[in-house]
Amino acid sequence: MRFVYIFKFTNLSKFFFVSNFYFHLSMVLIFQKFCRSMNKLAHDLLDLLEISLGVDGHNHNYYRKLYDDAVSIVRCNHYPQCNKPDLTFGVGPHCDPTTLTILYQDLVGGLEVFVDNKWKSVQPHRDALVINIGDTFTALSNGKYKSCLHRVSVNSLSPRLSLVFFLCPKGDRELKAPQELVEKDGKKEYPDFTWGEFLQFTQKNHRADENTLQLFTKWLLTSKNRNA
Ligand SMILES: O=C(O)CCC(=O)C(=O)O
Repeated sequence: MRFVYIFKFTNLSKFFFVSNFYFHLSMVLIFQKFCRSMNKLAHDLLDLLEISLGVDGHNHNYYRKLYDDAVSIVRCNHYPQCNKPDLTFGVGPHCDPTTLTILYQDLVGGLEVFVDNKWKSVQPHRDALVINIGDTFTALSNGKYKSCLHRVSVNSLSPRLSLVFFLCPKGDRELKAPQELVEKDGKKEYPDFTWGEFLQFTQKNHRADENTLQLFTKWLLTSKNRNA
C-alpha cells in the first residue's frame, strides 16, 4: 500500500513539475513578447519626441541610438483592497526617474496625475496605454518635456493590477541633451550623467518624488564638480 501511495505521489509531483514548468515557460515567452513590443514602441516614441523637439536633422536618431542597448525594467503591480483607503496610497506621489513609462492598467482605476494644481484620475480604458515622461527624458530634452507627478490611490472594493514598462538606458551610457537643442536654448539645463548614477541616487540618497531630478542635479554638481 505504502509503495502504491509513493508511486502515486511521485507521479503527481511529476505532473506538477511538468505543468508548472510549461506554465512558467509560457509566462516567460509571453513576457518576452511583451517586452519586445514595449521596447519597439518606446523607440518609436523616442523618434516622435525627437521630431517634436526639432532635433531630427543634424542629430537624427540621437535618442534611438542612446537606447539601442537599453536595459529596461518591467514591473507588475498588485494593489490589494484596503479597508482604510483614505489613510494610505498604493504608491505615493512621485515622478518616474526613468526615461519613458508605458503603463497598462486594469479597469479598476486609481492612477492620478497632478495637473493644474489638482489631482486628476486617469480613467482606465481597455485598449489604451498610459505614456509618462520620466526625469531622465526631462534632462535629455534640456527641460522641454517635464516629467509627470503621479500617485496611485487604493479602494475598499476591489484589488487592482497594472503592468509597467520603464525605458532605461544601459547603466554606463553618458546622457546629455543634443547639442543642437542646447545651442537653440542658449543654456544647458542639466549636467551630463549616467543612468547608473541616477538609479543609485534614487536608491541610496533620495526616494523618487517630484524633487528628485533637481536634487540629483545639485548632488552631481557638488559631489563631482561638474559643469551644467
Ligand atoms: O500602478 C500604477 O498605475 C502606477 C505605478 C507606478 O507609478 C509605478 O510603478 O511607479
